[in-house]
Amino acid sequence: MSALIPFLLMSFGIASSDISAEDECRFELSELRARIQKLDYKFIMGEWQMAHLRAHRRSTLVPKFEPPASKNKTTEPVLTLPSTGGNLLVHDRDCSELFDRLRAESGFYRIKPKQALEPFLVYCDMEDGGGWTVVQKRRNGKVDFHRDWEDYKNGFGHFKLSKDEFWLGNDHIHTLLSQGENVMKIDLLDWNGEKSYAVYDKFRVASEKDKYRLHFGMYSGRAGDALSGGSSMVEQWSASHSGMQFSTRDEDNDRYLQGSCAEENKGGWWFNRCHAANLNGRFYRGGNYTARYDNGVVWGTWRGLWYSLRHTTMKVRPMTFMDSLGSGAGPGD
Ligand SMILES: [Ca+2]
Repeated sequence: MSALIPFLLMSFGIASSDISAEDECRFELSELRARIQKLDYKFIMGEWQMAHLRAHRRSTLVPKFEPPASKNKTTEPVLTLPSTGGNLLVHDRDCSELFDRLRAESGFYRIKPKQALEPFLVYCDMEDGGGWTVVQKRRNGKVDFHRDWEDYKNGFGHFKLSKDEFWLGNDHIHTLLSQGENVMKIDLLDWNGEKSYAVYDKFRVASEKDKYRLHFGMYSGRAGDALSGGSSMVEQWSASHSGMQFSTRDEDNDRYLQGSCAEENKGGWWFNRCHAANLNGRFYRGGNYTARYDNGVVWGTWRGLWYSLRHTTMKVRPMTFMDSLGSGAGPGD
């Protein structure tokens, strides 16, 4: 404001302070209008994002079941994978990507690893640091794990509730683990409510061409390194699962020449001559069991071969995944 203007205003009895207050007020109003416009825009964008996330969540949460076909030997419902049907929605390649993107809660989601032809349903464990794709679960003995090659290849069990038991399927496990280096964490619970766990880095499963041969790196944890067979050379010669092909009751790929480990131990697994761990064995209630063979749900280095565990979970996550709590793999469930 020039020096002349206050003089003229005073002549007409108008204080310059009134004018500057009005200017300030006008300026403030225009600022507020601009902020309202910005907030309006943010509000609309936020609503749009919410709608998009809701639509995506619905599309990834649709377990679908059909009764077993008559030729199927088992009585459990068989999981059928929903077809993509031209669905253009992007699927995460595993639960760690879903966790990174949406901080989604634990539950069933459809994922699509890079090599997979179709998306498939998995249980994502978003606790314990988050981002775990679960490949095996035992909880109550409701699902029979003594099955044929085809069932283990494609997966079986119930995929609906968090306590449901299943095997994700060797083809799915192979594609999931072929995307990079992965950690396998095995959570165990005994019948006294005590927990333990084992972690293996660089966990890999070959394709069906090599009978889903197992490879893994360093062990860490509290339950003992049962996958390596035990501490002595003799134990390892007999029971190390490292480098073993997968066997089922109708496909004997073990090193036990006198018989079939899968038949004796009542489940499909990477048997040697035969095992120090078999989480797919027969579900016995109460822990200690007696049988002709050590065929329970077994982690030999923790509770021994004649103790059948109450809960088991096998879950995988990329080695590059940054634990959201920064605590690394702990006891979990
Ligand atoms: Ca054999």
